Amino acid sequence: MENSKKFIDLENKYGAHNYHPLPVVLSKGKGVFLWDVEDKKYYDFLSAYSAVNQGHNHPKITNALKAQIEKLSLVSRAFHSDLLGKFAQYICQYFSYDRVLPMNTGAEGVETAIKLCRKWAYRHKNIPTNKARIIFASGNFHGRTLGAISASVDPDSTRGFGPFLPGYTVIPYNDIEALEKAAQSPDVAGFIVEPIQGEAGVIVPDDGYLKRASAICRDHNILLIADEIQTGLCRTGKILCCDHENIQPDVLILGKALSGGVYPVSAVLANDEVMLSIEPGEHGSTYGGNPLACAVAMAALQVLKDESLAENAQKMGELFRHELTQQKDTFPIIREVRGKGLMNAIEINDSPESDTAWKICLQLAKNGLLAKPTHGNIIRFSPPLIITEEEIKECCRIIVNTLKELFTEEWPMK
Ligand code: IF1
Repeated sequence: MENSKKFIDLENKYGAHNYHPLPVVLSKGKGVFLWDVEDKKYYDFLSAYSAVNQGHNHPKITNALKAQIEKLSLVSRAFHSDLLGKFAQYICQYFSYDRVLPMNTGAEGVETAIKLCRKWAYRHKNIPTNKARIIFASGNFHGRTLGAISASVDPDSTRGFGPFLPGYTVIPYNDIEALEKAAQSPDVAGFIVEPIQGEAGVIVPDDGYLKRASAICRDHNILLIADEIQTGLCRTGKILCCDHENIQPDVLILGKALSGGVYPVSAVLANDEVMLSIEPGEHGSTYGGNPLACAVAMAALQVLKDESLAENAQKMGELFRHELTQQKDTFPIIREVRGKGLMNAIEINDSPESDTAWKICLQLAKNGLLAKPTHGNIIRFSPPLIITEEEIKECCRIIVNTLKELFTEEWPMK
């Protein structure tokens, strides 16, 4: 721990205090494993918030990065490059859209989608200028930009950052009547939604919610915009979480595992009517669509298919939830085990204000498994999608043994 403390102290002394990390200092990663500076090995059950679905340092992705960096990394969009068109064709055919607008972070992808939605609304839905409204779902997390947090109802995301962007309507998540009601307004341009709410605590909506939302959007000429930055790219057991309900959103936002964790890459996909609403010079970014990002993203997407990571996520997720749900009778601390594919969470039977989940995560780290709570009493469990059945079973044993260590038969924690 002495070695870790040195690193933590330096970070605290010179870094902004905008996070509260677990006291673990990592220095190496491979596949589903991470090692700290004391060379302690961990299973990674956060996957950098689903950015390393392919596993840490996947050779096909890192080799694509190394090969491209030797040639060309960045030219800006002031000129063409030999990879952007190839990447655009590849990703559009991969997800069946006409066009892609490449950016870097997920939040930039969300901002891009909001701007596209408004542009489309003024041009194709004849909404009066500056009157377009976008519907969001309460409990959402779409990033840390002002455009994203203007939709947030989480005080930690919004307190002290106002004023916020106008033209937003927030409705309850998983409430189709609320969407139907909000969609009546003629000024509504779009509905942005996470197919499963990640930060809110892996909130899985009712079966059919997305399909009914898609129908309402179609009936009211509203763009359905899916934020699949966290749920996408095989995390929930399908290439896209929307695939579980066989719906194709009008606008698809991807990020995180689009680069397998080696480089920030995000992308917004849409068909011509929406995408061509933005004309030259109206949107972009210095690094958006750079050759290095294109090379890495194509490799990262190919790995998902080559290694059947959606199928593995489906199977391993079912096994994980089965193993842990069985423990509910033994451990009243487990309120609920939920998720889809390998996007799972355990809701702890204690108040969100308690530090029980935090203490469980500290003990899990001692036992070689890294996970982190969200919203106080919910622990997310999202390993890389390459995890094997044997590894999942070992991790379930680590979780169960950790609960045994912390909780006597009586309640509460000893
Ligand atoms: C942090 C949360 C997860 C996202 C969805 C957009 C973005 C994210 C559905 C923005 C990013 C990250 C951000 C990171 C922690 C993590 C996170 F806890 F913040 F909310 F995963 F749940 N849409 N989520 O999940 O993408 O700009 O970060 O690339 O800010 O601490 P980004």
